[in-house]
Amino acid sequence: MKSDSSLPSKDTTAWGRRRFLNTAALAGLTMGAAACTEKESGAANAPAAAPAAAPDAAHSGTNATHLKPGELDTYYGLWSGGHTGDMRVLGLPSGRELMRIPCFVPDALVGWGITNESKKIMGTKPDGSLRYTVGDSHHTHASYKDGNYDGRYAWINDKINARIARIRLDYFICDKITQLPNVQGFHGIFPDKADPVDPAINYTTRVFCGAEFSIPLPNAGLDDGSKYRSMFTCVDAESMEVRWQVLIDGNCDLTATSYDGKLAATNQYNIEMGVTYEDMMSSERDACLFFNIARIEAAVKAGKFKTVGTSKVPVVDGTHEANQDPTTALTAYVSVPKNPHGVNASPDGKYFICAGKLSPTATVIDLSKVLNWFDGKLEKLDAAIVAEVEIGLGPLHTAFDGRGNAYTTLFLDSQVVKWNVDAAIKFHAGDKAAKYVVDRIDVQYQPGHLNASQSETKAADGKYLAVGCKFSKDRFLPVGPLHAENEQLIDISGDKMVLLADHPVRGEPHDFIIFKRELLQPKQVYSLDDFPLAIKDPKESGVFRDGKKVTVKMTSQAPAFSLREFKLKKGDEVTLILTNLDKIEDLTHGFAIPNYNVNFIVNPQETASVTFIADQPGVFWCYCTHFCHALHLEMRTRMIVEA
Ligand code: K7E
Ligand code: CUA
Ligand code: CA
Repeated sequence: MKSDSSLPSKDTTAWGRRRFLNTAALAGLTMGAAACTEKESGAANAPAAAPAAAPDAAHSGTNATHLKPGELDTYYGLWSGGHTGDMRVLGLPSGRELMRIPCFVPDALVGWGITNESKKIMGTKPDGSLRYTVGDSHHTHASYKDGNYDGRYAWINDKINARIARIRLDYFICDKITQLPNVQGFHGIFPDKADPVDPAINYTTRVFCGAEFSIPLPNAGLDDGSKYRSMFTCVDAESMEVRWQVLIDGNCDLTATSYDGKLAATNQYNIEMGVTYEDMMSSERDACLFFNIARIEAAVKAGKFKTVGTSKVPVVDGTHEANQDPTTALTAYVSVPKNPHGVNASPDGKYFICAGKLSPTATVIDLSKVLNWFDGKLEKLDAAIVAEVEIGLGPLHTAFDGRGNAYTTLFLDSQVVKWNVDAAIKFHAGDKAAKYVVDRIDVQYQPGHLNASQSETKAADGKYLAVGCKFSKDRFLPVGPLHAENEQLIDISGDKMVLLADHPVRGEPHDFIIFKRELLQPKQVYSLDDFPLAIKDPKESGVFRDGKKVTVKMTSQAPAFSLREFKLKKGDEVTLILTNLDKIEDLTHGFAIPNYNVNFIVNPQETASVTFIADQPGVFWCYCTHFCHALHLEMRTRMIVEA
């Protein structure tokens, strides 16, 4: 247990700053529907709300964050890196950052974007240079089996270039990247949890991707925004090929999938299909758009699709007009209040919850009723809404504790609100005595995503809640104009939420998942057979010439490279292949060539290669950059380029 000193101080300047942010954010948004003044905010605005938690609220949780030296964390956390384009691996509850997995942008530690192997995954132009060197990852989710993570894969999006990357969770590396055709602003991402038709497939085989921006299809630089369209995309979890797309009205934001595999959904904040934010805010209600996966795949199979531009991907019609008859509809547009943001699946499998963003509400949609509508058994689709309750200002994302409670970030109120889903449904049905708001806690400051341990699985355990605060302000030592983000950890094991810790993180994570460490079985040494170019014996080392094309084969075993020197001629096109024959865990070597822009690592039993033109004559001491041995500094080889 932490002492009271870990709680937010009563310092009035901190409270004053929080108020200022509230007011400024409200003014900036010129909020229509949620035109609440600050006085109306928070508890006063939500009926049956509990008063805001005082900073010195009694502790009722039991979880601690402090680990003794050498003690291991009990949870893994996978964090999106934002516009650093990587995935972060954290240990929890300590909050220690363990790894950054490069995906969309080059990485200097491992040589991602330098080696031929990583460039092939990232994608290159005809001249061999990287297609993209920027990325923007927001959402990461992992593969499921039986409603829980199975430790195979995680996926992460790149919003800038509409790319989806897959992470192998045995080696913690990115092994495939796919660019989605004919979409921009690929934002929400979620794997399915089962097959909609075959009950034997109780694991992830598809990943759904929502495109936030609408564009001309095909993209011919058309000015008339009313003709722009957005699509919802399905990617095959194994092959990473795009399986199909759905043409929709409106746009996509976040994405959720049902536990039975039958439904996926995306929140829509731009049903207006506006091109300015004023246009995008003009309607009082937007939508949560549901996809009937089995019907979409049947339509694709029956050939009821078209293609767009040069893409061969089947595109089915999910627009309003084409889906008026529920019994054949591929899509269903459930209305939700103005400009929603997150949509999250409750761990009991029953509900999707839409966070209101510009509306101070959460909307609870009953999935069985959506399925009834598709079966022609529910007359009005919006009757699937079983609760729409006020929870506070600026709701963005929702997490769950497995005990029937939801936790929603309130960006404008700078709080997390804990509310009970069943009580909210009762309140919505007319029981005004139902107290659905259970607790509120101030966070520092303006939270975006949050997630609880195991939250988006059937095994939600209600222990820890992490909150990604978008502003850290005064919480850490100042380091110039750019502030760290503040990832806060909250104990949710008791009735009241208890703030446990602040963690500075480099900008700028969005979404993340937290799960038990037993669900992963990472490997710490590669297998030589995983690499077609592996040099299995130091005796195979040497310089192999084919005209101007030269292959240099080398191995590393601490503290030496198998070649003590190698000779090249100026103008040679050189491919250097390095296999690390050391088998010991943690024995990684590096390989750097001065003035040649080459530096990469090889982990135990790993093979990597680089290709470059030997355009500078001279002697170049190639050296090991990764500390490996008492003779690490002596671990070198001479590259001699003859003029
Ligand atoms: Cu809310 Cu891109 Cu998930 Cu960020 S999105 S916070
Ligand atoms: Cu090998 Cu340092
Ligand atoms: Ca809107």
